[in-house]
Amino acid sequence: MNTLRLTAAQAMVRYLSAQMNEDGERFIDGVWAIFGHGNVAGLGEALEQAGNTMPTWRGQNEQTMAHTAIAYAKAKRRRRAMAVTSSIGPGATNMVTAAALAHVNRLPVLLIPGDIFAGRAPDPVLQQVEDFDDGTVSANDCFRPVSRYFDRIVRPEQLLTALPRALRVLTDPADCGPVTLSFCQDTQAEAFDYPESFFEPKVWRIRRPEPDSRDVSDVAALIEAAERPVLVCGGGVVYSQAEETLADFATRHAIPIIETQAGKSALAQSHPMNFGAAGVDGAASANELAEKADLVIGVGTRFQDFTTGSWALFKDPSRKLVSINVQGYDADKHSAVGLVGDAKVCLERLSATLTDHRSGAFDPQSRLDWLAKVDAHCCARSDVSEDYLPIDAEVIGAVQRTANEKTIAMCAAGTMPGALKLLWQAPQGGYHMEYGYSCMGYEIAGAMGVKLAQPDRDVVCFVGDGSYMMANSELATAVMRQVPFTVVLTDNRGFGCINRLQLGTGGAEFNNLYRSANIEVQPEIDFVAHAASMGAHAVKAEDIADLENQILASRARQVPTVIVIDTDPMHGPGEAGGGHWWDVAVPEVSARPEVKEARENYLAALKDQRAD
Ligand SMILES: Cc1ncc(C[n+]2csc(CCOP(=O)(O)OP(=O)(O)O)c2C)c(N)n1
Ligand SMILES: [Mg+2]
Repeated sequence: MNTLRLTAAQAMVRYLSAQMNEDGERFIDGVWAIFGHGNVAGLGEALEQAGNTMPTWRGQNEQTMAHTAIAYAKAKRRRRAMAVTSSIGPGATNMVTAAALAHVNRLPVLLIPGDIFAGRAPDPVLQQVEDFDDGTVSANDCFRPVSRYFDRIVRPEQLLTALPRALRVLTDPADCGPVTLSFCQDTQAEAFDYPESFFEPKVWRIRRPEPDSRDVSDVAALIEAAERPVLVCGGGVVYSQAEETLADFATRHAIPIIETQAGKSALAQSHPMNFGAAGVDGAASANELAEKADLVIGVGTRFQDFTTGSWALFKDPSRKLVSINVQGYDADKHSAVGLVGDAKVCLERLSATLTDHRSGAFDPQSRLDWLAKVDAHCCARSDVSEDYLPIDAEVIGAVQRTANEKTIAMCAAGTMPGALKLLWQAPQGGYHMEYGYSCMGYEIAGAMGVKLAQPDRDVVCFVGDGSYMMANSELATAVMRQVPFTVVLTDNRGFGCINRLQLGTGGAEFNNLYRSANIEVQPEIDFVAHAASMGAHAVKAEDIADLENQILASRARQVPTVIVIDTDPMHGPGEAGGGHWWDVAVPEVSARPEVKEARENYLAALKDQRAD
């Protein structure tokens, strides 16, 4: 057997360089890295030597570098991913939130935190968390519950099994998620005679599992028997590249489609079978269908509470649930009749069984009525006073008017995810929402990831002042790497959506907007100066018309543009209509009469919630 004598770190980089996707590209595009003593000598040396065979990029924060990597994988529809390496201790635990984000959203990312010495001689090393009664614990054990595959590399030869397992998880449609290879510092530097064959190029095909034909028959029978079926389009449709298949299925069998956050834009909003997003922040046209449906057919959806109205939305007493999902865990949720398999294949098999069956009990006009309402609601308000502040819907309207087939609206947390789900009329593939973890601070780093994945499209990143304050520093990285995108920063001086939720649950305004926070001076944060200091093109939009012009102007730049606009914190997207109840537990006892009233409303609403 021919062998190569390499350090474990060199072997890891060499192996990763040879793992390909079906398009003939490296599956791992490159490695985001912040070095410390836990990875600089071992992995750092290996990456430097690898050069362009495995590019290394320097970011500003381990969490946000990972956000960029995850957004990239999402925008690549899981066909390509990135790795992120950190030192031990704080660099590593900075990535735990990002790991959870990828875990919830079922997105591939390879995390390589350095770990303490396998040999333990220098214990406790700088930044080592010491467990008094468990010698195997390190800070990196925090990754276990938020990794789809976690491994600790304490001997160089372990890579021979660990790396193929890692690639399998990253490329498996059902198990896909974050992989953490916790890499002990001394092991990274240790040499081993690796078989040369280990480094031969390998293509990782994204498999399309076939459903069980008996399940296909059962689901087809349910569809044939249903009078008011509805299809719920989830993110799995996008990852299966089943967009056209779903559109054809819906048209052929006359079953309307409603969307989830992750499934939105699988079909353009203009598609006649797309009735809009369903749920808490759902369109009236979608929620009407959902409430009356006697058969709900999920396609690639986790049925998150925002989609199901905390399971009070799909409330027809005769309602049955079908879940088409590549992951059995999702397919069998909530007593659904599960169809386990690839979304595209499942829809094709179902369609072949249904032949020319058509359901057809829906009103095609309802989506047009809803879209007209959206247009009206997103108009810039006229006849307003001097001190008028635009609402978020007007901001969305401005972006909408500048949008074309190339536009991707992206966001993660705050008011905008709900508002965009409700109001954004996406072209196909024109919506990137991280709403599995809804992580503040994903937005700017994520925008860079989306643009790196889809350089031909125009990325508009919606970010609230709160999310911007939480994580913005990858803006500097985007400037350095010349990755342009447009940031629309809505400054409503605090956590607007949570403030409204607080009021809505009977609470007093408290600790969300700066005006009701326990501070001595009201802040006057100059976001324009802040973004400009990192090299972004930054401007303040004076009004909605100015915002529109600034968005158009931003397209010509090679660096990100940050457009700041002052907005009113008190208006939520629900004012457009649509929407549904959401389960947020209200205190059972309180001195506040408002809470008591909210509690009564809460108990009344709970009656619609289904536990089955
Ligand atoms: C990391 C993280 N912390 C806390 C939350 C809870 N949370 C959701 S939205 C929000 C406020 C967002 O404020 P901002 O970005 O200004 O958006 P706005 O609602 O004001 O438009 C908070 C605190 C979260 N989603 N993520
Ligand atoms: Mg805000």
